Amino acid sequence: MTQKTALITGVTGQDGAYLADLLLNKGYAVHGVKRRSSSFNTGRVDHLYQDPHEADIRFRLHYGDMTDATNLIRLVQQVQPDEIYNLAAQSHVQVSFETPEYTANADALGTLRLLEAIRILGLERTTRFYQASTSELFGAAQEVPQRETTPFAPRSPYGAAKLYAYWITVNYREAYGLHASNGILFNHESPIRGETFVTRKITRAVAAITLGLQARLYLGNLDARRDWGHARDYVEGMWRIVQQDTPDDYVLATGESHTVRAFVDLAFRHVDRPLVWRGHGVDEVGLCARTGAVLVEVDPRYFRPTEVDCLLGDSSKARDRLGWTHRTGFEALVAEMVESDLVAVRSESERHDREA
Ligand code: NDP
Ligand code: GDR
Repeated sequence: MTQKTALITGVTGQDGAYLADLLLNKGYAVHGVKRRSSSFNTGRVDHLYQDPHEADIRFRLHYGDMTDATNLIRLVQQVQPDEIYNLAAQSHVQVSFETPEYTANADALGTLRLLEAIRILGLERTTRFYQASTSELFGAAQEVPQRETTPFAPRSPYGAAKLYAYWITVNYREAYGLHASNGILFNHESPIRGETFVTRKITRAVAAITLGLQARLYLGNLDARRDWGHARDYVEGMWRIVQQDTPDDYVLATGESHTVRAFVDLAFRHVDRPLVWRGHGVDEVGLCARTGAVLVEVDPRYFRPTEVDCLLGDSSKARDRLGWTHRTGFEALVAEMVESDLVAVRSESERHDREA
């Protein structure tokens, strides 16, 4: 069998790293797009790095940016990929309220630029395309659980930009016959999740508080409900979507929804630390000092102008057609993230002490 070649945008992100690993294990040649940065930004894929002087290099990184059409066209021309996974995005919902235009440029127009690159280069019949769509498309949708047929109602500049990307992917499939598919993925996390997303913020706080490096935890909306799975399972789903004879759109989710509060509870239970939730009228600070409990406080700075209250996915289509289902449940996910951060935060702190 001839070796397949994949191009991954956003390879330095959480999903990019898991997907690159998966495809390399399947024998692919993998090309990733990384952004120029003044500091190192390849930490998640450094373990995949191969000396370019060696023979049989299967993992290569290229500079690029979703806002730079000529760069994307040149990369697609050079790599001639069998499969493109478009994972690059300004992916933080709250940040999208601060940078709405940039988010639209990278997430919406960036997707269009890649699709156009395929068309301009005449690769419509040879290059398959995967778009990283999101449960944020459902936003304020009334239907629970959300599935492929649930009407979209995004609640953020990020959601609105991803809505364009979703539909332009569908349009290029219908108009030009591209093998282009959307994975509508619900939240998925891991030990390498970005540190400003709520799950990783919590698990890092558990580690820092356990090691005596942090005193309390400030969060925003504790009542938001999310359907949280493991990124490792979800990149397997992406790959399966692209392998189908017919391109289509699929929801990937666990079918379980939990509040942010429940995530906090479970994470601290893992290290046997009791919690006190600020705002119940007692002397919470004194109570924590006396009992060793951890204070969790709501900081309205983390509230969003418009919030997505409840996400719960129904991935029966993916189960029936792709044979995909999640493997890692909520408790195992939280445990893995807490354990990993206990190790990571301890080693960061030791390094800091050595360098001080
Ligand atoms: P991350 O934020 O971890 O990674 C995003 C990646 O995109 C990073 O490699 C980042 O580079 C890159 N990137 C950002 N802007 C640009 C740009 N202008 N040009 C080129 N690259 C850029 O996201 P995830 O890995 O969690 O998510 C992957 C994709 O899936 C995203 O599109 C996200 O919106 C979507 N998604 C994620 C879900 C989740 O729960 N994780 C759920 C549903 C969809 P750098 O490292 O330099 O910042
Ligand atoms: P989300 O993830 O917005 O669902 O987008 P995030 O972890 O940022 O927020 C989840 C929920 O937690 C609430 N929350 C907080 N969020 C953050 N970041 N920080 C806090 O302190 C905090 N306190 C409470 C939020 O209000 C929200 O309700 C993620 C991203 O990966 C997107 O790219 C992806 O498309 C969707 O998941 C599916």
